[in-house]
Amino acid sequence: MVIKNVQLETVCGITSVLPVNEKPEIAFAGKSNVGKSSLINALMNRKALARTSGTPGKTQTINFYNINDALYFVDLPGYGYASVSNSVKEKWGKMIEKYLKTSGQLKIVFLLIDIRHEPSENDKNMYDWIVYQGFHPIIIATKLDKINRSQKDKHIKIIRDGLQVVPGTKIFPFSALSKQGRDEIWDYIDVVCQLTDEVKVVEQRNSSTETDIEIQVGEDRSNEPEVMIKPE
Ligand SMILES: Nc1nc2c(ncn2[C@@H]2O[C@H](COP(=O)(O)OP(=O)(O)O)[C@@H](O)[C@H]2O)c(=O)[nH]1
Ligand SMILES: [Mg+2]
Repeated sequence: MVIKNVQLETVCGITSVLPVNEKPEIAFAGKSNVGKSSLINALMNRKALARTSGTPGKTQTINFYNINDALYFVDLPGYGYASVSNSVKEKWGKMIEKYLKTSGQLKIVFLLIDIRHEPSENDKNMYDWIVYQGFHPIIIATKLDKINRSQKDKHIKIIRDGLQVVPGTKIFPFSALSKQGRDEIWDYIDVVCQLTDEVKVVEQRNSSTETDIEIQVGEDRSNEPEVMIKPE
């Protein structure tokens, strides 16, 4: 993808109305400080459009970045802030849930995990919860430059086993320093956005066709779990 034009188009707070976009959306979730802003900047070829910091920020928002008027990156609030009250966490859980349920354009949910560490309880809860919402999260293992190259496969396996990912789930190792993994992630985004267009055409012809590529949200939500994100 040649990045011609990117802009932060919409910033949503807890009470905001979520935008109804007509282009594909790619969402990014992960613990605060995992490297989400750095990844988004690297994918957009921008140094600092998405804010990066060594200390987790206080402002929690859902940010929609318009890429070339062709798709959106959706930066979801990071979890794992020990200092945030439970009621705030609950509100944010509801906000993310509302987004996952109502976006008609969400094609990929990337969940970011620091390649150095075994997934935390919060990471596992987030993974399971995204699956419950009807998505198969794709994992991006961040900060690849911080481990020895020979340790990469071992760490990827620890993440795969720790999250008990859906079999066949892709895990992309990535470094914001070396940009390793960037092209692979873009290739995946390109392929999925095109595939989904084809799937949509098939669905219009035969509305009962089920597909395992996308995001079928069930109707019965009576047993729905609450988002449980605990302080770390
Ligand atoms: N070495 C290294 N540091 C990274 C990488 N990605 C992010 N960081 C650092 O980790 C910290 C948090 O990154 P940030 O992108 O703000 O994380 P966010 O809170 O998930 O958005 C910052 O100090 C970044 O410079 C990476 O791939 N390699
Ligand atoms: Mg950030």
